[in-house]
Amino acid sequence: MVTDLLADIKENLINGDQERTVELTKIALENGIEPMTIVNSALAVGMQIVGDRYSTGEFFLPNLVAAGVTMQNALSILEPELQARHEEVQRVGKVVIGTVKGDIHEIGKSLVATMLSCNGFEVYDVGVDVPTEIFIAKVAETEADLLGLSALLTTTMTMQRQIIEELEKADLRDRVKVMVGGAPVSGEWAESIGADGYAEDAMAAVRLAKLLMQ
Ligand code: B12
Repeated sequence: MVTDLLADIKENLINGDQERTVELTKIALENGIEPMTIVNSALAVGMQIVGDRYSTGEFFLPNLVAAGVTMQNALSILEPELQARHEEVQRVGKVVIGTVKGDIHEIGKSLVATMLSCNGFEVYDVGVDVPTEIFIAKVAETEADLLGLSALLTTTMTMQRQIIEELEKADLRDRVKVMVGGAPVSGEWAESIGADGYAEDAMAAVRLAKLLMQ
């Protein structure tokens, strides 16, 4: 039953059927399935398949758009549930997070922001397609402990390096830990640009953020 429901959610997301995906997401919650299980075992898996089919030419841009909107709608149902599970948390640190300039991929960055917030971090989400100077200004203004940089394109991941260089020029690099993520990003890339860490998904991002706060 649980496996069937998760498989159904995944299939409907792949097909970009917003209404059915949202409906099934609600049913899954009513049946006691944990919101993070719905994300990890249905929605994220479906998105991966959509991306793969796009790479092979089986899917086109409208399929990416439909799947993206569908996932965001499903996440808007899950977010209050995620928050409700972490009501009484103490603030453990401040994080500025956003997607770098030239890149409008929002879903993964927002999921990481939500999970950090659920785990006690004070989160300043600066959005997508964010110019370097906005990241720098927000880190300075909020006196953030952590900066999270998301990049989903091989052409935009170099912005992560540029932002780290600009933090150095602004004398902020010693005051803030930088974590990077996004589909083309890896641990080796993080190390090569002088970031403090890389995480492959939202749960790993929370673990990394807690580690960097120590
Ligand atoms: C949905 C989607 C879109 C949607 C985005 C909708 C939205 N509102 O976000 C739309 C249709 C807009 C889109 C547009 C484009 N896309 Co697109 N897209 C995707 C797709 C299918 C899924 C991305 C996604 O949301 N995944 C689900 C989330 C949950 O996962 P995630 O983003 O990876 O995030 C997780 C981790 O990476 C990590 N993470 C993410 N950020 C951060 C940050 C930190 C700090 C940390 C620690 C961790 C972390 O945690 C997240 C949560 O678990 C991917 C395929 C893929 N496999 O990634 C292609 C993909 C990223 N897109 C691609 C391309 C080519 C494009 C376009 C150029 C297409 C075009 N011709 O116009 C444009 C670019 C527009 C732009 N300038 O940004 C390519 C990139 C290829 C490359 N190597 O550069 C991909 C890989 C598809 C493919 N296989 O070819 N896209």
